[in-house]
Amino acid sequence: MYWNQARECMPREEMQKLQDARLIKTVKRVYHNVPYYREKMQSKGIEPGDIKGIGDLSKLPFTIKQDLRDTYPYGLFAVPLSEIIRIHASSGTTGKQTVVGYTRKDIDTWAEIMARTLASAGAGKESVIQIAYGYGLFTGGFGAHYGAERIGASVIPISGGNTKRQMQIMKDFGTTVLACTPSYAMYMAEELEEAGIDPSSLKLKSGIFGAEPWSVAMRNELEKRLGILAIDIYGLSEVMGPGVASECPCKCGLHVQEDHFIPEIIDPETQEVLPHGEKGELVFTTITKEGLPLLRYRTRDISSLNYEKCDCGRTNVRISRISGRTDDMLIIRGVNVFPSQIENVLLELGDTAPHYQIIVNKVGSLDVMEIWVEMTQALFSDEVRRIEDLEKKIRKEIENTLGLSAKVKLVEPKSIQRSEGKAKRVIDKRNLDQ
Ligand code: DLL
Repeated sequence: MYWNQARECMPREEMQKLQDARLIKTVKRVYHNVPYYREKMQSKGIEPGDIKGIGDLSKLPFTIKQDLRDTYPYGLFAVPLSEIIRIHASSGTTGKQTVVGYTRKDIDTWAEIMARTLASAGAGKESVIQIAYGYGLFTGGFGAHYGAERIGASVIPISGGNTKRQMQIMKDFGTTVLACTPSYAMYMAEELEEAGIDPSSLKLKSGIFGAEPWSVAMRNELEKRLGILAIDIYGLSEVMGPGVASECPCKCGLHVQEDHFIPEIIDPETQEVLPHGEKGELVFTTITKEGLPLLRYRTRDISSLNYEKCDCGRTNVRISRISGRTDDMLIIRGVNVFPSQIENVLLELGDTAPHYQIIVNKVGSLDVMEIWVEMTQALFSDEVRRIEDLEKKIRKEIENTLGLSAKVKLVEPKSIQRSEGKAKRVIDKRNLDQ
């Protein structure tokens, strides 16, 4: 289902023209309104007149999270504060918070792209959407909320947490769409099972899951357990929030809302733009934002671009499922490892519960990775030998897949902390003692 067919299925040439015009306007806007960008452009020896279209994108400077921190809180805003009607911020666990501001038009754009996202996941006027992303400075709750209102659905703004109440409401209010992080959805699936509520007795049809990396195996598990279609949605607060890109029911990449954001893939080391199809760091230039327009924002997320037409009829470029972040990548004894690879191995084997944690430590000068996985209740009550055999089996599979040995420890059911928002899968103790 399209929300805005003209934009979602626009012929490439037309899309490019639209992007050219919008990019030119954005570059002028930041040059004239944001001293920080003016200086960056001047130091590269470029003026707005040098940018004639998206072919000139690579002439523009990159923006990184540190730039937002250096200009904290409002230094990159391109409008006076009186024009800003909403402020969100990142949780800021490391360093200063990142503050983002929206004009009325930006909020309108955000509702539009989230409406497209929800419609492509099959939601509409008849849907009852339970929004269990956090409401607050995090963009998840409000982003999904405005999109859901735009499509005319019945919105339940429950926010994250209070899982028992979530289930009660899901059942009593007839929720058809659940919006939350995949790790929270898994927690809810588990709690439903425990409460003896059969998901097929609910009205739930689809889940709009994102805000954290999750594997295909995790999607399969969620779809099976909840009996739903699970759709991957992507976004980041700096660029807008949820809705920057999202899957259609083909589940073969996430369509970027290209009339608002231009994606590029670069080599994170050399910063060179990579050819279509190659994996690298995802970069976005916003081309309609008024409050906080960003030139070539480096997301640190790893993906690739696919410009082929999708079976759903949308022509918008697709990004591949985010496999991790450059700063989430663990380097263990020289081998690059993403938590999502480990998740895939564990869930594909399927002999354990889908809850795990990765602990990395240093013993002497050697990196040691330990993977804790929860046993299912049945396994927990089984013989010790069977548990040891399974530990061996997982260890072998991890070694085959990653080319890296890891300690595997099967732990008691429910002993790994559940997440109501973004899950913390990795505890890296290597830097703590330095
Ligand atoms: O997480 C916005 C969002 C809310 C997206 C709800 C989807 C649903 P931030 O808190 O700024 O914004 O975090 C952005 O989260 O750079 C990715 O690393 C990660 N991320 C977001 N969506 C996905 C996804 C929101 N679908 C950061 N798959 C991004 C993998 C994701 N990672």
